[in-house]
This record gives sequence, structure tokens and C-alpha cells, in this order.
Amino acid sequence: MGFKILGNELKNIPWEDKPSDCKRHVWRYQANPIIKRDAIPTSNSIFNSAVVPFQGKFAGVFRCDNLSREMNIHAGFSDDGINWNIDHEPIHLGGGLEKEIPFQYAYDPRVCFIDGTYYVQWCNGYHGPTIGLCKTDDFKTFTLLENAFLPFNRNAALFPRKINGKYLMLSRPSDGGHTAFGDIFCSESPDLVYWGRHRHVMSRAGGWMSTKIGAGPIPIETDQGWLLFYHGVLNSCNGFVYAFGAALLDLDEPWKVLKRPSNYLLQPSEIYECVGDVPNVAFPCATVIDAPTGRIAIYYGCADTVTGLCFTTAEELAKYFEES
Ligand code: BMA
Repeated sequence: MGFKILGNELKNIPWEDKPSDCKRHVWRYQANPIIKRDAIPTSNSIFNSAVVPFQGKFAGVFRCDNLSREMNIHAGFSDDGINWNIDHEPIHLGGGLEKEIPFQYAYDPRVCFIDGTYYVQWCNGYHGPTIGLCKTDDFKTFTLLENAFLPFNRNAALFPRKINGKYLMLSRPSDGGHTAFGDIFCSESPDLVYWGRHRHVMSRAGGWMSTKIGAGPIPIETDQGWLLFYHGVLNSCNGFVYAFGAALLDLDEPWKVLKRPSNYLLQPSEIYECVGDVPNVAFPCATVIDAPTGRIAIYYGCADTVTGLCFTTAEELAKYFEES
């Protein structure tokens, strides 16, 4: 099959070549985790976080649970995408709307660059979990926008360009607890305020994704369709296990699934993925890509405690999609 990533060159993408003894399509950064749980003085854990190229370097929005275990999002900056300076204070959401939508909690951010602006989507506490949105140009000043949906919802990921003139966003309707179900839907908006034309994209399936699934990073445009990394959850006798895989969605109507292999790409196996505040969690929230080489670096939360980095390429994923 083979496919080509449509996007920018990123010469300074964080990168390690595939080890010669690696049998999988995704391989981990050897010095994982890249962000330790106590990387800032106030953090119990830093995981499920989003990163984007920014002004020739990198910026990000990080999920930091603090020492009283409140969940919040913090901005951070990096020269190389690996070593991060994360603000000790949470992001201040301004612009006026914060009086209408007072802060309760924030977690699992994704960051999407569209038409020159960075939009953050996260799970926002508003009488239960729903999807919060804000925008920034500099990762210093953040303007709060309307929540996209009613509670309960999680795992939102905007598409990185308008499709047929509209913003599209994936999300995962849920409940107010540790949701034992969940499928991915796609919603449309003319203005990032009013959302409708909700379409079912895909349901949980067998094995590693038998309990629930949720969109991971912002979808990546390729000549064969949108490349979506997504997490899937298996309910074992010892609790949930979060792994991730990938699917290809139609470019014009992304609620149509073109390819969806049944194998996972990465399953919690390393000690920092299997042991932590929530064991056995690999939860991807961001990628950075170098289109000419097809290189993809994936940022993922490990055991709800630390942040890891792993790698793949368009060539590897083409093989993965052929195996399905
Ligand atoms: C989900 C979210 C994620 C978390 C996962 C595993 O419901 O809370 O933030 O990584 O559970 O605990």
C-alpha cells in the first residue's frame, strides 16, 4: 500500500532509529521516560500531554496532577522536544468566559495548529467531564472558548485543517466515572462554538480495544487518508489495560474508516508503563512529524505517572495497515 505524509519538514524532530532487534512497528526512546513525575516542584505526576513544533523549537501543554492530586494543565517549552521546561504554575485561562465556565479540573490535553493559531482541547470539568477549548499564539496567554459538548465526554482531537469549510473534531461520549464503554464520534462546526452533524466513526472491537476506545493525537494527513492513533482499553481481572493502535480515515468524510488493523502498535510492557499511579497505561496525546522522511515521534502518558516518547515511520505503518 505505502503512503505519504502530507505536512511540513521538521529537521529537528526528536528521533532514534529502529533498533535492529525490534520486532514491532513502534519503538521506544531508549532514555524513556522523558518527563519524570516530579519534573516540577508541585507535581505528583506529568503524563498524557501534548507537544507541537513552535518557533523552530517545541512547545506543549502538559497534564500535571499536583501534590493534592488536583488535575491541571501547564505550558512548557523545549529546544529539542525531549528536555522540557514546564511552567510551575498552571495555565491561566482568560478572555472573560472563565467567569461563566469556572475552572474545576483539566486533563488529557491535545494541541492543534489551525490557520496560524494553536487550539487546546482537553477534558474539562463542568458538572462532569466534557470538552474544553482554548486558543493561544504564544503558549503564555490562553483565551478560553466555549465548551464543545455537554457532559459527559472525553478524548477530543480536532482535525488540523478545515474539511469542506468546517472544523471537525473527534470525541468520545462517556459517563462521569471510569467509563466502562466508549466509541469515537466526529462532530462538525462552522465556528468552533456550535457543533453538530455528529457521525459515528468506530466502535470498540475485540481484544486490546474491547471495553472502550478514544482518539489520541491530532490526526495526521496522508495521501491515503487521515492517520489516527487511538487508545483502546481491555478490562482484565486486574483492571483496565490501555494500549494503542492506528486507523486510516477517509480524507473528506473522516467518519468513514478505511483501514483498522486488529493488532495494537504499543502495549504497556516496560516497567514505567506497567508500574505507577495507574498500572498498565500507554496513552498517546501528541505526535510531531517530519513529512519528507515519514518520521513520526509519539508522546504518550505512561501509567498515569510519567511521559514517554516512541517512534515509527510511514513505511512501518504501511506494513501495519497491510497486515490487517
Ligand atoms: C482515563 C483518563 C486518562 C487516564 C486513563 C487511565 O479515563 O482518566 O487520563 O490515563 O483513564 O487511568
